[in-house]
Amino acid sequence: MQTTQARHQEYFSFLRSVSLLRELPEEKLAKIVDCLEVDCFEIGEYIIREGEEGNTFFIIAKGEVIVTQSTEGCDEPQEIKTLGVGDYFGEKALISEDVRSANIICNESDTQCLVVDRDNFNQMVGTFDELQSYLKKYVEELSRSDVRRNAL
Ligand code: WNU
Repeated sequence: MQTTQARHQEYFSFLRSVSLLRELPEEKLAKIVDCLEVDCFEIGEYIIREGEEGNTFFIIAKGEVIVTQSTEGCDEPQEIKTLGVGDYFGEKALISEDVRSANIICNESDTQCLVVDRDNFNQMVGTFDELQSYLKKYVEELSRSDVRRNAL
């Protein structure tokens, strides 16, 4: 059996490899590891549904997801991208204080996500200015690309 300490070390070094968190001070990263939850998903499962309220941020530790979105003139939500290990999602609802703006669907069996709740996300982001401005800019860019593709 894996010890708590080994698990901590494993997630710590994984999170260090996530580009978004590379510059985060050691004690902040350690704190995130302490309050992480790990969630597993199967192919076709909705991790996030467009229009629902959301209070969590996800980092993919294993597997793959697809991002889909309802767009004008299409009956079915359109696939807009795939995300894999080290990618993250769910930041937009937290930052813009809005409902979920796209669907996130599991695309590989036994996909694992590290889940951070709103309070811990705010602590992680809010106390680190570079991260905050980076994510804010990114989220504004997402809103612009939503408009370009006529998202509903
Ligand atoms: C997109 N438009 C919208 C992605 C993940 C992280 C970053 C892109 Cl920094 P949410 C649904 C989530 C949303 C985003 C993610 O889907 N998403 C997009 C788009 O073009 N959302 N509106 N591309 S992948 C991605 C950049 O994380 O957050 O909480 O839930 O609205």
